[in-house]
Amino acid sequence: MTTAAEYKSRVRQTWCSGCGDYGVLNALTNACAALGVERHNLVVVSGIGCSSDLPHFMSAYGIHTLHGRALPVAQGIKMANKDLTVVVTGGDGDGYGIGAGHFLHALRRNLDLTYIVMDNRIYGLTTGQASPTSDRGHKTKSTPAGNPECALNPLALAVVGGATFVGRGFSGEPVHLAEVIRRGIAHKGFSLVDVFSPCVTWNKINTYDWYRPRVVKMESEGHNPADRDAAIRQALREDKLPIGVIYEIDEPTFTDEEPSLQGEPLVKSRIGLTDEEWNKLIGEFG
Ligand SMILES: Cc1ncc(C[n+]2csc(CCOP(=O)(O)OP(=O)(O)O)c2C)c(N)n1
Ligand code: SF4
Ligand SMILES: [Mg+2]
Repeated sequence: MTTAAEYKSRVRQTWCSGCGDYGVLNALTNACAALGVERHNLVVVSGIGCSSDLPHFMSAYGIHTLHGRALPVAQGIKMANKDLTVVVTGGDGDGYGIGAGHFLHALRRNLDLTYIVMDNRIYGLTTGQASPTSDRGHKTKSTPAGNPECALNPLALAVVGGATFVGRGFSGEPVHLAEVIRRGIAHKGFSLVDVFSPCVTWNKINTYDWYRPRVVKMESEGHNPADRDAAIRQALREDKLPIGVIYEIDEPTFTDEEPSLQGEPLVKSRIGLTDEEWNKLIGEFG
């Protein structure tokens, strides 16, 4: 059995002291340990941003891709080898800004991936510009007079966009967050786990203390995640910020439906070649 600590690499973690992303790394490793995911079957894929450094800190396969492009790479990995557990990690700018087009189509494609977005409502790595989840009026480096745009609502977008699992956690609630991530990974299909993960350096508004009185756990509200209308109502709430599993339904995944993905994983398929032809082909990549 692999312990949570063993899912961490020896690479020095470079996030600022107090960054919410530490809580996400801890929660993810705890969730992997609870599920018994084998490290040689785990791939963590990210884009670019402070949050996207996460795969370096995991002892598993990992790819640090381009800004906004983690989902296409992760989808390719899953299609090539459907036996792998694929976790995608990144930030609000990465996933809901430059990567928003990929996000929308990943929702409706329903490949079995878990997408963890460390949402700090700011561009952290590039030192504090407004992101798609920054509130209207938020003064940042790029919006000194206050953000003129309204914030994108990732949960509502995910539910109406076709996600089969939509959850949210908070780095300040690590045990609860690990359980939401565990359920997201266990879910068969596309899972969004949006995480309130404060940037302690560049976002002085949406701090741990700002979130604490605002978050409300879905378990304490008697929320039924199978009820789509109730999920949309929760996602659109303005009085509180829901955390927990907002929505979960059972639908066939892309892998279940796509004829070319039936049978053994594509990486193990010999596509009709003889042993000799196969070895020659593989040798070209040696
Ligand atoms: C194509 C491209 N455009 C812009 C950038 C610059 N850039 C790097 S990270 C980033 C935003 C990071 O914000 P977010 O995704 O929210 O991650 P965080 O650092 O907040 O965790 C930007 C704009 C880039 N690397 N590549
Ligand atoms: S700049 Fe913000 S998001 Fe980046 S490591 Fe520091 S606290 Fe975390
Ligand atoms: Mg961010």
